[in-house]
Amino acid sequence: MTLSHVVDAAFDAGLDLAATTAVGRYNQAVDHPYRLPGRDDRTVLVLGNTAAIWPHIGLWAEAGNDRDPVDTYVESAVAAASTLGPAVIDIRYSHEPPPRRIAIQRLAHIAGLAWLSPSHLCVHPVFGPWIALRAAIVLDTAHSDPARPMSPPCACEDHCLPYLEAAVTPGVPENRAELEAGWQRRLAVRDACPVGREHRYSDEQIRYHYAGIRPSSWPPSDPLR
Ligand code: B12
Repeated sequence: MTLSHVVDAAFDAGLDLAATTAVGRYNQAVDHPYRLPGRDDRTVLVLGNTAAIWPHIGLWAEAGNDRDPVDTYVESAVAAASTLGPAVIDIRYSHEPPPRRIAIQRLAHIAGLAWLSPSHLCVHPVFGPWIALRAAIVLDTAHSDPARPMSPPCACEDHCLPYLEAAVTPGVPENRAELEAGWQRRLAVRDACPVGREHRYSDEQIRYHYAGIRPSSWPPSDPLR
């Protein structure tokens, strides 16, 4: 059982982005509350996804996993994949709140998975900003590869930064129209990036992630559960 078994299983489950670094390299870059457990030389595997995860989420939701289907699907797929490799020290999901929260964008940047841009979006050299970062698995195996610093795949000041300003300037939305305009402005930041435009999420996936609008093929969420 090796790291590549974990990566392959995650890939098959739609978590198609993976990279590793040493725990110490990440821990040096973040404040104490965001640090990972494990010795500095242990391996941390960061997993993410492109639009490839969406069909898996659809099947999961349609099978009756109606509450937070993205988060519960990711937890299930990552937990299953993690059993196929070296002993696990910890698994942290990007959706976990403090005190278990990690700065997963910085982790992805340090591991060489994607570049953390000034617009607060990680940009992958192929998929651009059309990626999500889902989990970090700390494994009890040594990491000896050299650091892989990322170089910027785009120039944000010419593209996304003006849109970021437009997205963050308005205050808290006070009605439905402002709410709708708010998510369209946040989407405009991502759409402004010239990298990976052909890998943009489907409209259905975008509506779910930005506005919480569930696809019509999913069963309605049960508010009592
Ligand atoms: C909290 C959070 C938010 C908050 C940010 C509030 C704040 N400034 O703290 C809100 C709700 C605004 C938000 C919005 C969005 N987010 Co967000 N968010 C997170 C989350 C859960 C934690 C961030 C954090 O506290 N990190 C810990 C700190 C110590 O690390 P840090 O490097 O200093 O983190 C900073 C940045 O992450 C930044 N940040 C994160 N999102 C945003 C959004 C805006 C507008 C700004 C100005 C800053 C910002 O704020 C953090 C603290 O300063 C991360 C997942 C994670 N675990 O990191 C996702 C995450 C960063 N978000 C993500 C996304 C996609 C978004 C949205 C596009 C999606 C949406 N549904 O609207 C928007 C807009 C982002 C944009 N740049 O345009 C993705 C980014 C993927 C990528 N390609 O990089 C992540 C990684 C989640 C995921 N599953 O992939 N987010």
